[in-house]
Amino acid sequence: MKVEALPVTKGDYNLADYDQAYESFDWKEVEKEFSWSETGRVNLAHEAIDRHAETHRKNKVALYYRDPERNEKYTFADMKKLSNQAANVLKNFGDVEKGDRVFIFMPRSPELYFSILGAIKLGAIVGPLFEAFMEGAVRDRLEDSGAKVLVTTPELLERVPVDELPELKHVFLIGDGVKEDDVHIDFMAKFKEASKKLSVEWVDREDGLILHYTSGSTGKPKGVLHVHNAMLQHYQTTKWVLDLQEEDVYWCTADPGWVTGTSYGIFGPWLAGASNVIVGGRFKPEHWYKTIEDYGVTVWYSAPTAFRMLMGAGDEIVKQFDLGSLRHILSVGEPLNPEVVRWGMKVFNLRIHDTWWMTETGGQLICNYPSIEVKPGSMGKPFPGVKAAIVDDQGNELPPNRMGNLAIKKGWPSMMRQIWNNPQKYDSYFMPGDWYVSGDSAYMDEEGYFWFQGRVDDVIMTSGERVGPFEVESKLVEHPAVAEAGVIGKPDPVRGEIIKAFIALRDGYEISDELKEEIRTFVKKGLAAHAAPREIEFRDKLPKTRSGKIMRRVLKAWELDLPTGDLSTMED
Ligand code: 6R9
Repeated sequence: MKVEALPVTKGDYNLADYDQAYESFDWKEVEKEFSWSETGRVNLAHEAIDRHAETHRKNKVALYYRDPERNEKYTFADMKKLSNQAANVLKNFGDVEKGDRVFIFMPRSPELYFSILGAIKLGAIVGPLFEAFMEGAVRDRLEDSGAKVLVTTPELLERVPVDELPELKHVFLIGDGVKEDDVHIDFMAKFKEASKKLSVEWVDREDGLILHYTSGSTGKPKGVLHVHNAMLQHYQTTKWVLDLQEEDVYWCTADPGWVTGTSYGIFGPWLAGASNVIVGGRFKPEHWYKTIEDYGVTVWYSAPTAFRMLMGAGDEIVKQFDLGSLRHILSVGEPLNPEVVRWGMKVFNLRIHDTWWMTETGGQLICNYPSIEVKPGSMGKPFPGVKAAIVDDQGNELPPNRMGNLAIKKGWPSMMRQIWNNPQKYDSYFMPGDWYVSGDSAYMDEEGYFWFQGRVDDVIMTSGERVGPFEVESKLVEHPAVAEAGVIGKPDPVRGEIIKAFIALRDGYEISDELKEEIRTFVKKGLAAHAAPREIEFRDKLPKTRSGKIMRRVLKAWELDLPTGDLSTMED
């Protein structure tokens, strides 16, 4: 795909010279930022909150929170006390100790964040769950992790099969009308009385911090364990990729049930001492733009699916808001279509910076930095201190422009340390040569930019040609009638596979054979004849995860009448 690179806009960026940093960077330098380099022990929550409460940032706003009912702000000094209180509640009434799994299952609220930080201060391992999970999904995760404590709300309690979870000892409820017994505890009643003082549990850098469950294509979801050491990555990427500076107001739209909502919704921004905006409630374009206007958001981290929805809502409503505060926009979770980048230039006059990483990698690995050229459609270049390559199935590095496995050399600080209860699964991520294999296929161009092609199992082989579904999907969404597209390979006796596209149309477009033909021709002309979908099926909606990923395996299962596998992370 030929693209025009977008030049750098002038600015005082934290990372001024990428090439030089890539040459000389050493993670050891980052360790010096934290108090643990002297003591040997550490606690991420202390570094993220308490440390700032002792400095000039004491009265700086750490958290701006709002949802349809609440509108609040808390300084770093407030956050220190409130997370101490939460820790004391968990310790005194839930017997929480170092290493215990504490799960949090509730909609976004300030208390959710106090609880996560409080649990971490005790050295517990936090397991955040999407509030939309139903009983089966909740049970799988609490069971597998052996969770001892759960923090939830009275409304969500009916989805927690407490009697079937022998290891679950205490359930804290945040909300009205809590009936207490041996297991159930009224969190807020205890919280109000709790001491604001706490001695933080100092832990080893390799001790557990957070357990994020992610779904594979088969089997039960797997628990990805991260450790306190990950903060090196959270901190440095926040500096250089998010480019957070002292005056910034930062907004990450992700829920903490997704790794983006913890690594960059909690850890990164607060480790860097930034003002962090957190918004609850449902997505609505007007509310989103209003959030940027009201808080004067300067740095904004979101996902392609959200940008596509904003794009679909039209450019007129953008003009009703003053978005002049924005200076840096980033994206993660799915390939960022060049069309969306062009839309961003048009309506915000800013580049949207794609970042690539995974739950398993704990932090950003391949990114577009404010001080490098952006090639729309590319994920960017490896973070300093990170070695990325395209390798074949034996672990041999491939030359530029060859599609293969996107792999990372082991040794970056935020790499997962375990798949909970499943060492075989953990081992299956690695290849000879110390490569962590992502499961994504990609290629690297001559200038070292990486281009995403699809999940390895999504790559299509049609008449002997390898086609990455993302390229086809990106072309499809350039067509004015197409809101979203998901592309799969459908087995074909002659061609091996043919390309089949599932398409959701934009408002105002009608399904017709002419439109199908027009879309097909559009891809043929714009991309390549062999990449044009031979079959097109229109759907009102495409199956997506809560983090916005189009679930191609579900499309494939529909098509082939196969079981769809684990659907717990699919949006409603
Ligand atoms: C952070 C996160 C990981 C998978 C990953 C890849 C896809 C993420 C992407 C991207 C293309 C990007 N993905 N970022 N694909 N371009 N910039 O998303 O974690 O939910 O575990 O998903 O998401 O396929 O392997 P997670």
